[in-house]
Amino acid sequence: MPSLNELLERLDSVRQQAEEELSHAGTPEDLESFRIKYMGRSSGALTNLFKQLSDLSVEDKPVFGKSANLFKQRLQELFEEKYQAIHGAVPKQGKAVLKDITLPGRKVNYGHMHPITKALTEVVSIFTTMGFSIAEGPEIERDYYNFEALNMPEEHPARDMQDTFYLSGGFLLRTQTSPVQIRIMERSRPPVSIIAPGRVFRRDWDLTHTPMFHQVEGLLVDKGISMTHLKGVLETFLKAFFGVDTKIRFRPSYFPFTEPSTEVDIGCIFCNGKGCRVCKTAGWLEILGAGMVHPEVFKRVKYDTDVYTGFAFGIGTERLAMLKYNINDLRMFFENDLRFLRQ
Ligand code: 2NM
Repeated sequence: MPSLNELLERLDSVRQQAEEELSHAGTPEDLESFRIKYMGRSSGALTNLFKQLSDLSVEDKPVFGKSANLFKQRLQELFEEKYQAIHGAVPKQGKAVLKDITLPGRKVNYGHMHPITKALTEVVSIFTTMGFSIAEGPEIERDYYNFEALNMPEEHPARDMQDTFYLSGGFLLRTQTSPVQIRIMERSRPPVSIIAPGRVFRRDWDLTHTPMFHQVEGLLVDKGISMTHLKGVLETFLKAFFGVDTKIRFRPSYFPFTEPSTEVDIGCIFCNGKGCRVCKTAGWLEILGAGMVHPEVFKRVKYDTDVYTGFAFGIGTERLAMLKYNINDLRMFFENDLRFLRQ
């Protein structure tokens, strides 16, 4: 390990050598090779001298450090002098460069919410305001909760391998969030009013389908609950989400887990019902599915169907976000293209 004196001597000889070399530099090329040799950040002579600092004792460090700093300053001054002589201007990175403090500042990039998260958060907030609680459950489900308990027995077409991601051991990726509601009903008695937001999975991938998407499903069970309550709750939600002037219509439909079942449309928010490309000239947009919970479902969770009735509904979050934020390609959500995400 070099002693303090050895290092100071080395410093001095580097200094002499540097001054000598700089005095002979006459071209921009000379100057640049000088800069790299002595002042280069990664392996210039100055950097190498500073690296020796760590080998010195605590008392010697400040002594050598002071000399090295003086040398650094001197080198910088000599270099700038020479630079001006050769180039007729001060070096760009030198201390003499003034900063224009009147320039506008650099834009800070704040992160922001993904449109799906935004839509999901808003849907959840509307329903919690109405008194619904949030329920969550596993994305990897048992066959029983995803199908059997929802009145979709063994031979039901929705169970097809074509549509569902099956795992081994009777497990699968949930195709809807209703299994969450079955689990809640299994362990609590009415009145029940919950929404189940979350990811669901189906074997689909084309222009209008992705293998993973988001849903918010709702459930309300109590004595005397009827279709009228379902209408009121869904109208309240749709007007809160799309605006008070939103037109709403209920069409009869079919789901295995509700009877009767309905699909709900809103008047096309793009053409005001006149018919356009988005609503395919229909003037209406399909928004959600709903219905009165099927007695078979209540039997599975041991709810007395003579006493209790309830309604349930399912909303696709991607579709809501596409309509509200005017996004015309579903794939945009999942490609993580920064040009899309930064909008
Ligand atoms: C929908 C449409 C209609 C639904 C049913 C249930 C449960 F668990 F209570 F039976 N949860 N969600 C339901 C009903 C979902 O999605 C289009």
